[in-house]
Amino acid sequence: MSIDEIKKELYNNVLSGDFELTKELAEKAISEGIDPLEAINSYLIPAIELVGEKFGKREYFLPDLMRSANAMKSALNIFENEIHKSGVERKSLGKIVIGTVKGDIHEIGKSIVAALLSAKGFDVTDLGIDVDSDAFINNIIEKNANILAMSALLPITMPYQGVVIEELKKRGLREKVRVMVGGAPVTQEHADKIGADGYADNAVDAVKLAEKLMAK
Ligand code: B12
Repeated sequence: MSIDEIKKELYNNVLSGDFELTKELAEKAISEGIDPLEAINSYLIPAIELVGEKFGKREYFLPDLMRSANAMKSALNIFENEIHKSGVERKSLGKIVIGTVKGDIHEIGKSIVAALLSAKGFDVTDLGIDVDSDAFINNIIEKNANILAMSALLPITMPYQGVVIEELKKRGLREKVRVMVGGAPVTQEHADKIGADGYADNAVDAVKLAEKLMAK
């Protein structure tokens, strides 16, 4: 299979939700030397976005969405490991606690952001999905984190990013930690409204933002 075919099939199999084949293709992509970040940005993300559109138009249903998400995750794990390898043994750029907020189980975008931050040299604690304010705050204290990064993919869970910021204020911790927010429905306007220190629209910009926040 040529490199172009591998790329095309990665896209097609996320779309059709074939877990095994997508995983095999990701392994092939690595052995053929395809850049993992390019594979994520140019093939996996466009495919899962099309899945989302089809779901929105009722051409796909929840089981299709789940199949495609699982297929994407199987490839993502392989690419993320590869990205981690490229970021070995460097001085830590700062400590980041990241998670998807309470009520929200979307993890793909948050995991890509976490992988890139860690590859760049940040010390990242990924709390996973459905994370409540106490869990965020306890980890910030425990790890002495410089940055809190919160992801939300649903308009109904976005306000919870603001809830966590309010809780940080109540506990006298707001000045100790910079807060960045993201996720498909999140905007700069929302970030300003809830008093976050920054917003980024994608994982590459999230890394730039984290570097900027550390320099402040
Ligand atoms: C995959 C998916 C799922 C999977 C998630 C699996 C998983 N393990 O993550 C499953 C099937 C579980 C799922 C469930 C649901 N989903 Co869903 N899902 C999606 C889908 C198709 C893709 C999301 C995704 O992974 N995108 C790819 C990643 C790479 O993009 P991203 O998350 O935006 O992340 C990027 C940036 O936003 C940014 N970023 C992300 N996080 C952060 C954090 C920081 C700090 C920064 C700086 C940047 C940043 O960087 C990332 C990389 O570039 C979207 C459609 C879409 N276009 O978003 C719908 C979508 C979000 N889901 C939707 C819905 C409705 C649901 C359900 C309510 C369905 C249901 N009826 O049960 C449930 C909600 C469950 C819950 N409580 O959370 C709707 C939401 C619409 C709305 N207005 O509410 C969408 C938009 C689909 C649609 N068109 O209707 N979903």
